[in-house]
Amino acid sequence: MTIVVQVSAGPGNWERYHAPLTQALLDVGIDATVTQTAAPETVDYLVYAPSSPLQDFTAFNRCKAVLSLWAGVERVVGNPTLTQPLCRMVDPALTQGMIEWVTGHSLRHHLNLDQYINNPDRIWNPECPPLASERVIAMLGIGALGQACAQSLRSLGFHVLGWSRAAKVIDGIQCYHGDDGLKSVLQQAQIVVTLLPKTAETENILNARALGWLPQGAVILNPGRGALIDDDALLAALATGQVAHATLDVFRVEPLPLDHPFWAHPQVTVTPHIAADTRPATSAKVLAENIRRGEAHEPFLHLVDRHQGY
Ligand code: NDP
Ligand code: OXD
Repeated sequence: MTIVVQVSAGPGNWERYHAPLTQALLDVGIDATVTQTAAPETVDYLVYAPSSPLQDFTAFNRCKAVLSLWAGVERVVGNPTLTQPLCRMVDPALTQGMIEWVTGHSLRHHLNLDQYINNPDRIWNPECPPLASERVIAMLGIGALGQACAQSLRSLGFHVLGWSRAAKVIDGIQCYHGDDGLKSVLQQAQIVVTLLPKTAETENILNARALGWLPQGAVILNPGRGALIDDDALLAALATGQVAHATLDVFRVEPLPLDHPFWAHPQVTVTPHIAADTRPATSAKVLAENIRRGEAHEPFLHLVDRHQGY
């Protein structure tokens, strides 16, 4: 039987996903019509991003799963009309992009590259930077992305601490969890990377109190979600030097409003939510595998826990 897969994923994604998804479904032996529009009651799977106009899932009464193109699901997980299983995106290329962003920005600060790139006074300072093994990096969130980034930083020799909700054991990473764990991790961290989802528990996790636990001169990298950080508390911590620099990819409002103080701040680097993107060639295979699983009555991959919100 032919199943119906509707792509409702915002501008440009139909063109990007139609061919790779059709091919990936064929590759896993699924006979499907991949479409932009179908009568809702005929749709078996929705490939979805919240930038789509589709916000009411009520009429999709036959849909077996909503498959998010985004890793972060905070804009859809609480939708009261969504009763279908929701799967988030875990895409090897997205993960690789995040590894590259996190590693690159960590190395910028670890090696103090700005000192040499912007040196108008031609200062000859022959002081070598420390080795990676002398640098503590804290990864807040050690899920699909945080763990891959932590392992990559570890492979460069960094001393990596990880923090999660549940206790974890990961080779080479010193793992912490819970409120006490957060304090211990932040007290040791010279560079903090936030790869947490936005949930009721994680919103403003880096508030004035938590930022106060950091050693003087710590660096923050936030490719997670803007709401993880209390903006005013961060600006205050930058003013006192508690935080030496913040490199931010995600913001409470995107695009970051032109009058936001982050744009002009000398100790803030803004990247425009480009840390990592879901790529059609690889993510289509993940979508197809989940559809295959749905059809075979096997458990879905990357199922969102609606109660936890991620
Ligand atoms: P995962 O769900 O795989 O991992 C989330 C991690 O956060 C887990 O380790 C989880 O803990 C931890 N966590 C969640 N809640 C808490 C809490 N209350 N206290 C402590 N730890 C908590 O997500 P991903 O790694 O795939 O993605 C992380 C986030 O990255 C996404 O939600 C999204 O916001 C962001 N992102 C940003 C992109 C960008 O381009 N800037 C691109 C893609 C994603 P546990 O392991 O115990 O469950
Ligand atoms: C995502 C993102 O969640 O791009 O996938 O931020």
